[in-house]
Amino acid sequence: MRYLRALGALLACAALSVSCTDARAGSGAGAPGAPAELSAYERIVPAPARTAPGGPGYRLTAATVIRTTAGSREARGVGELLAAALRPATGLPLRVSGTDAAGAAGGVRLRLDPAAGAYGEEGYRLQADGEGVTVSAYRPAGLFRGAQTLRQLVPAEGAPVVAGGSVSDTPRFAYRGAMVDIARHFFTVAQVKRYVDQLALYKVNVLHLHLTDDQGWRLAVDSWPRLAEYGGASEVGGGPGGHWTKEEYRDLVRYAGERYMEVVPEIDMPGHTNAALASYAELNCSGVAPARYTGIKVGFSSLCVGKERTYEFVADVLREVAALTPGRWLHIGGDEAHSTPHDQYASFMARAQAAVGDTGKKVMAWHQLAGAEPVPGAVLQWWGTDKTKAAEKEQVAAAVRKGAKLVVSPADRSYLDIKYDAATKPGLSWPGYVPVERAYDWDPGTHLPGVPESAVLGVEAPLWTEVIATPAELDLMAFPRVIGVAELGWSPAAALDWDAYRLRLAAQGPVLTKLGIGFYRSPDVPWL
Ligand code: NGO
Repeated sequence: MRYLRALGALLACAALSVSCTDARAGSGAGAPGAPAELSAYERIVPAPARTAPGGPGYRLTAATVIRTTAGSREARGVGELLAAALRPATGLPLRVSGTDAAGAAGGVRLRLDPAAGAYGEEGYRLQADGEGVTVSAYRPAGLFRGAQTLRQLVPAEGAPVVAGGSVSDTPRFAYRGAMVDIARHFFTVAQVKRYVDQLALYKVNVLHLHLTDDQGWRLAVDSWPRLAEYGGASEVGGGPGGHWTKEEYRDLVRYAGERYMEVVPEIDMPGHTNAALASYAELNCSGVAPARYTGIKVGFSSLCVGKERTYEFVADVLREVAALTPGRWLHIGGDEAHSTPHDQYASFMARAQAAVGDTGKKVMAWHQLAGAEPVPGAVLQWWGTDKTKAAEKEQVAAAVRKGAKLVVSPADRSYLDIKYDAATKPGLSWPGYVPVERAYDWDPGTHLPGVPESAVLGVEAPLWTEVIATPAELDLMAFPRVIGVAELGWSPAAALDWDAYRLRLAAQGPVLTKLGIGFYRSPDVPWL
């Protein structure tokens, strides 16, 4: 399989007029066999659609100015972030000036080009020679993605020379997400911002926040204040928990937005709701509030489907969350509603989806929604495994035939909370182990039978936190696997090849170390 793919990659590269070094690496005679032999362009992760190395490089100096398209606040913002990212590594001042004009050359230029429509929302072109480096894009998001490529072309060690050559790049999938569960264990906005920064380097563009679950409610809701005040003051293991104020949430959304990352907030229902049920007795069919929960079982809680008050709650919460969120989707969970009889589940999900519609947002939910009636335009998030029953897969394929779109996050591939192997300290292992190779060596476009690539919006790597409690554990479980998932989302299918990828990933070792990320040094990767 792997060899077939490598052959496919070679043929695809031969068909391009430019070199396609990433797909070739490690797959034939004369190909680099060690990460140190990779050229700067071969090291870029995710692998760009096309690279053409060659010619003299550009050395950043104390006089280098980053010039951004005159009159564009967005381009300037990208320039400021690029400078901030490069200053510590290079020790250079890297002044930013919003004075770039078409035709000018030299230094670093971040250029919005109204004629570059072919690059779409996120694509870009980068060109480096002895005079300077120019990144051009049709949209600011593309400029930001191109700036990440430029960051990767500046060596982690030694002289700050951007090797000569060019990159021309667009993503394979529009949705390249990472999720953090701040409900099982509470994480602060500052901690999640750090993750956002790490993810941005690898062109991740969606931050999915799992904000509520049995063990905690993490976002302030004005109309139901006890959710956060009482329901937020607990977490797995009996710690104090916590919640974000609306201002903190807005601040994170803004921060992610400056990195062209869309926030998808998730309010999980009708199951996974013990924190809400504990906060308000009226949400329970019995009228009695249960105790707060600090264990790690799933599937025992349910909102009271027969009570009108439940739908007032749902509408109030979704309205307030939507008002704080500029992104397109509200994720309403819908997973593991084992304590909600099926007919009740279906009627609840119908009303919850309608409530999302009332806010003007689109529905996103875990793939169990396929067993009810997804509204037109709904996005389902697949979290099954290779062992999931064929009937469940077929249910999802059927929903896709009716128009649903899919984000794929197979638990036995892309779940970052799953142990790498038996020796991994934190982590769960219910879908088996997920070594670095397994997290990378699959194709989101063909993963689910009966679901064509055209129905796949993209890919996501969720990080659940029942047993992940600290930023150090988060680093260890997410890195390096999340980088592989980011590449699956961005790079052309022809470039995906584990033998080549493990060398490129190995070359990221010093980069991760420089960024202070305590990643897992998988023995499958020949780390530099
Ligand atoms: C499942 C479950 C979560 C767990 C996670 C642990 C989904 C969608 N629901 O994934 O509640 O935290 O597994 O791996």
